[in-house]
Amino acid sequence: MIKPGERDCLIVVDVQNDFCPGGALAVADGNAVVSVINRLMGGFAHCILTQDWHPQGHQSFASAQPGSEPFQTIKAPYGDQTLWPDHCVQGSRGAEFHLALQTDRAELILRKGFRPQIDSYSAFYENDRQTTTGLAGYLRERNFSRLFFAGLATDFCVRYSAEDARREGFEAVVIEDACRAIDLEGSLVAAWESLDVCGAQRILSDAIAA
Ligand code: VGL
Ligand code: ZN
Repeated sequence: MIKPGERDCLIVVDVQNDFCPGGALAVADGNAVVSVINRLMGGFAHCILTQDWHPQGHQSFASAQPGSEPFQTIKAPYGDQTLWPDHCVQGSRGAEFHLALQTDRAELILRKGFRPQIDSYSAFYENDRQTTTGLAGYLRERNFSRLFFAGLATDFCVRYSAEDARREGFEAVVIEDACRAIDLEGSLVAAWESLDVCGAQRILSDAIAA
């Protein structure tokens, strides 16, 4: 049983309407994470939320790339970039947190993906893998050492956030049943393999004391 302490922080990734059923980039069963996460929050002294937050016409939107379709991969100046349906547009209903998600105890809400020409899956580094969001510095100043990840989607924003947490020297723990995946062309299997290689742990939510 894990009893989260003062140096542990729960990072809730992108639990927003557009990633839930009925949303623009719906993750199957995405809303199922909400009750698990609300319960988890009770066990953590510290919690932060991330929010995917794109300007209209964002470079990662297929609608912004003439002749392309959602879920296609293009070459961005910084490398391969998957194109998505328009989602999580700043100020839209789709960008809001799921209505049932408890947000009151979040100590920070980190927005990402707001630069028009760079996507950001990770809460630490944008997709060019160089532009930082400032989160590592914040977490270090708060003296956190172990980060627990939950939210959407397992194989994109949760994966890259947990991997970058390792890269920044934090312990990283992914709470599997508090996440759901997009699973695009084997991306979920690839995500768990890669998380394992970088030393992220994988647990179920019942391993955390309430
Ligand atoms: C995400 C694709 C595009 C995510 C965000 O939260 O996993 N995926 N933007
Ligand atoms: Zn996005």
